[in-house]
Amino acid sequence: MVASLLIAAPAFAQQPPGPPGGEAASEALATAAATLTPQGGPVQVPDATLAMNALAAAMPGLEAGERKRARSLLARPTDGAADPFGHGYPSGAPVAYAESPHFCVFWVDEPQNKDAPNLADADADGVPDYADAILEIAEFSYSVEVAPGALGWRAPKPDTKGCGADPSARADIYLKQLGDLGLFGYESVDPGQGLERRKYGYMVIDNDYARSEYGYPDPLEPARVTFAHEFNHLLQQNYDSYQDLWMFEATATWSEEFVYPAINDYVRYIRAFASSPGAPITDREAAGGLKIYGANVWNHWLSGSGGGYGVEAVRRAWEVSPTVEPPDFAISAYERAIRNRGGKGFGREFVDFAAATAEWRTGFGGFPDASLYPDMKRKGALREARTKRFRLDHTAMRLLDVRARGKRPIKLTVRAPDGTRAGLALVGRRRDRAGGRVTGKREYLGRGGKGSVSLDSPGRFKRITAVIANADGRVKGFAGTDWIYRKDGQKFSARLRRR
Ligand SMILES: [Ca+2]
Ligand SMILES: [Ca+2]
Ligand SMILES: [Ca+2]
Ligand SMILES: [Ca+2]
Repeated sequence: MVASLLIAAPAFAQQPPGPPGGEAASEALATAAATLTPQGGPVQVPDATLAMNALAAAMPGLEAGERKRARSLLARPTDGAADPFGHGYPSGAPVAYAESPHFCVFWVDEPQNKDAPNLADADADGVPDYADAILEIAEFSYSVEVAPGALGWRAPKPDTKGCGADPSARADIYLKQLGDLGLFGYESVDPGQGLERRKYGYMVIDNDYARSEYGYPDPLEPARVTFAHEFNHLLQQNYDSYQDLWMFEATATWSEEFVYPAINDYVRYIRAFASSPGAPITDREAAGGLKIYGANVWNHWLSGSGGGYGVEAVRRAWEVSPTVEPPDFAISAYERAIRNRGGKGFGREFVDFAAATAEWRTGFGGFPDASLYPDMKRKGALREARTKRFRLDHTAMRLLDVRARGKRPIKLTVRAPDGTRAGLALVGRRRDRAGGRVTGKREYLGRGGKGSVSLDSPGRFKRITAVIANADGRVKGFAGTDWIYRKDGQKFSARLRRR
């Protein structure tokens, strides 16, 4: 039974990389198939990369018939006969391509075809202007994400298909009608690469980002950020295709800001993060599946002036991903990356991050575009001399309102279970929301237990927030499609006193 291999023994090093089997594998297939089926209605799930990635990882666990279907879902639009389920270009339609130094873009070269872009060619270079624009976006994304000096990631793994005499020389982009699938775009690995961690793949993006489908006045805006995002996925595949899906999305969405800092499309996913502080940062279901995109703020914390580790820290987490314990586990990858760059590990950093979110709109914590962020959701208030008890899952946090009044210092005392990495903070903001000065007092409890922080003259603040975090991301195994975290449902208590 393949499935039983998935309940990983404590000896993680012996665990084969990622592939789920049995039911989990069949589920990955069903999800990917549904994702590539027309839904109608507005665009909801931003990309299909998650589903495609889960499917590629599940391939070895599928039965023969299922595997055939999976292969067709993972096939490129130009693979034709290999794709009997109709996710490719329409059979018999003429397909053309154009190339740039690092990319090749394919399109259906037939005006009335639903997958065709607008074929207008104003500069008469023989390439539709939309395809010209996509190649320009692609090269620009490459110059930021791969070329040294900016993000400096490893180039995509050379593939086996595409255009020209040496198809492996360029990464491939397929223009296709995606608006009716409810998708902006996706990146997929090619099937047939076995258990290899480092994989090659391709990208599919919409044929026009028509306003009627996506709602953007300038269709090249979604094209730009979607490409920057999907290209980052392609780069991720050349580090570790078995990495956790939340880290795939939290990183790709983070990368958008470096390629196109003025577009700020990523900010709309921060609402999903801000509305769900009580859900783990790793939770693929939270906020309708959008929290993991909003978790780009975690990477911005690390790479920005808050964490202070630079953009290299995020790349480093991907670099070390295959060699951490357990392998391919996001929080271990971050743990190692933070330590490599002189920090004290994930838990401590997560507590500082949690505290910073309480007043991020002021610029506290160094998040980019912070004045555009929604406030983090508060859940209840902490009153003097009352004890609040609640549970927190791993990498979840709770923000509580505290009354800002009086001169005598207030003291927050938090008790976490012994052995659970946790932290607490009191964060006070003076003056207005956008520019007010912030004072934060934090304590990290590396072994759980009791801790306390105080704030002087609470009356000088406009708002005070108590932040309590379960910063413990350790796991005890893997089942189905996700890790089993050790410290879920942990009991916390918080008490406020005036001294
Ligand atoms: Ca042209
Ligand atoms: Ca290629
Ligand atoms: Ca379209
Ligand atoms: Ca920006």
